[in-house]
Amino acid sequence: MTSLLNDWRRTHYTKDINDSLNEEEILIMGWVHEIRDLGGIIFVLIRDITGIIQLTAPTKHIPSEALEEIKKFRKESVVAVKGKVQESGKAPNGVEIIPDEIKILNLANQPLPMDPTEKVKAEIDTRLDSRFLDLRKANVSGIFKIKSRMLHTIRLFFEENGFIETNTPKLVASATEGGTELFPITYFEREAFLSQSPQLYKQMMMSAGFDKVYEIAQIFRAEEHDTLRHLNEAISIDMEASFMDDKDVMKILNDLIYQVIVDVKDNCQDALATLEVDLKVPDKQFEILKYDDMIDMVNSKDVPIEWGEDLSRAAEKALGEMMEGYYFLTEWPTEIKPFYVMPNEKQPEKSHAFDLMYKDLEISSGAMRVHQYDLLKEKIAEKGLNPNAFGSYLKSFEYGMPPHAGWGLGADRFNMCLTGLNNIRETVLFPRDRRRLTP
Ligand code: AMO
Repeated sequence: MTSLLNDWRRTHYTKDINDSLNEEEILIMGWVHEIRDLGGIIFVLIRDITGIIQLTAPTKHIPSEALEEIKKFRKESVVAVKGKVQESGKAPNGVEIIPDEIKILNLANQPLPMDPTEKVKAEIDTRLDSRFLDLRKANVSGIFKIKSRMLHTIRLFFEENGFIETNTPKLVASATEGGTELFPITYFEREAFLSQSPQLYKQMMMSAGFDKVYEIAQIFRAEEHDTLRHLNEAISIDMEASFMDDKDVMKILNDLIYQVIVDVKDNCQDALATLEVDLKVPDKQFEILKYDDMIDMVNSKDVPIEWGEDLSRAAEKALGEMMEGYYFLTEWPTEIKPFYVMPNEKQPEKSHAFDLMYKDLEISSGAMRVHQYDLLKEKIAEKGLNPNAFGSYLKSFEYGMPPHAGWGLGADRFNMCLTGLNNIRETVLFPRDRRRLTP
C-alpha cells in the first residue's frame, strides 16, 4: 500500500543535511536511488533535486514497521523518511540517516525503461523516450538549472536596462525570415503559420514608441535538416531598440553574454560540477571579424568559400579552429540577409548585419533595420515576397517609425556554450526534431 502525505512535510533537502544536524530528527522525501541489502544492515541512497543522502538501517536496531517498509523499496520509488541524523565517516557526505518511520508514497514498476543512476549508459534516443527518468540524473537536471539561471539573468539585465517585456503572437499570417521553413496550420477557414521569429512584431513595437523591448519565446522552423544544432522548436531571446544602430545593439549583446557567464559561474557551481564544466569567463570585449576577412581566413585553411556565400558547415568548423570563444562576424553581404536588414549607405552590397559566434556555432544574429517605408517595400519585393502580405507590418513604417536595431539569440544554443554540450537536444526538456514529436 502506498501512503498519502497527510501531515508529513519535508524538513530538509538532502544537500542541507550535514554534521551540524547531528542527532536531530529530520524528514526527507525523494526517490530510492540505490539499495544495498547486506542482511544485518541495509543501505539505501535517497535522492532529491538537490543531491543524495544515505539511509542506514541496522535491521535489529530500527523499528520493525520501518524495516518492513524498507524491505518493500524498489529502485526509483518515491519515499518519505523520518529519522535521526548521525555523523559517519563512511557515508558519502559525512552523515547518514537512521530511519524511525517510513512512508512509501509511490512504488516504481520494475524493470525501469532506463537507469537514472547511469550505471548503464543509454543512447540519446532511449534517454529522450523516457525523458522524465533521464531528467532525474544530476548531470541532466544540471543543464536546466543552468538554463533557468541564464534566463533569470537575461530578464534581470533587460529590466535593469529599461527594456519592456513583450509577448507577441505565435499564430501568424505570413513569414518573417523568407518564404520557406514555416509550419502551416489550419486557422478556422484559413491557413496560418507558427511564428518563426517575433521579428515583425518587435519592429512594430518600435513604431509603437516602446523604445526598448525584449521577448523570450518559442520559435518554430520547419527546417528539414537533422543536425546537432537545429531543432524545429527553439527558444529565441529577442530584443529591439530605437535610436540605435548595429554597433549599439552588439554592445548590449556582448555585455549580456558576459554578465550571464559571470552569474552562472557564481551561482551554478554544483550544476557545472556535475557536468564537469570549468566555465571560462571570456574577455570583456568580444573580437569583431569582418565578413571579408573571414572569407580570407577560411580560404587559407583550404576550405572553399566565395564572397556572397553563407557559411557552410566546413567553413564554420575551419573558423572555429582559428577563433577562440565568442566573436562577432560583421558587414555581411546584403544579398544573403533578410529584407529588413539595412544595407551599407556607401556600399549597398554590404549590410549592417552581424552574427555572434561561439567557436564554430552561430548563437545570435542581428542588424540595424531598414526603417524607411519605400526602401523596405522595395526590399521585400526584391526577395521575391509579396509586399501586400506584409500590409500591417508596412503600415507601421508609414506613420513615424524611428531608426532601430536588434538581435535574436538562440537560448538553447547559448545553453550549449555554457554547458559544453554538442547536441542541442540535450539542452531542451522535450526536443522537437525531424523525427521526434513525443514525449
Ligand atoms: P536567426 O534566424 O539567425 O535570426 O535566428 C536567431 C538565432 O536563433 C537560433 N536559432 C535556432 N536554434 C535552434 N534551432 C533552430 N532551428 C534555430 N534557428 C535559429 C540561433 C540563431 O542565431 N529575426 C532574426 C533575428 C534578428 O535579426 O533580430 C532571426 O530570427 O541561435
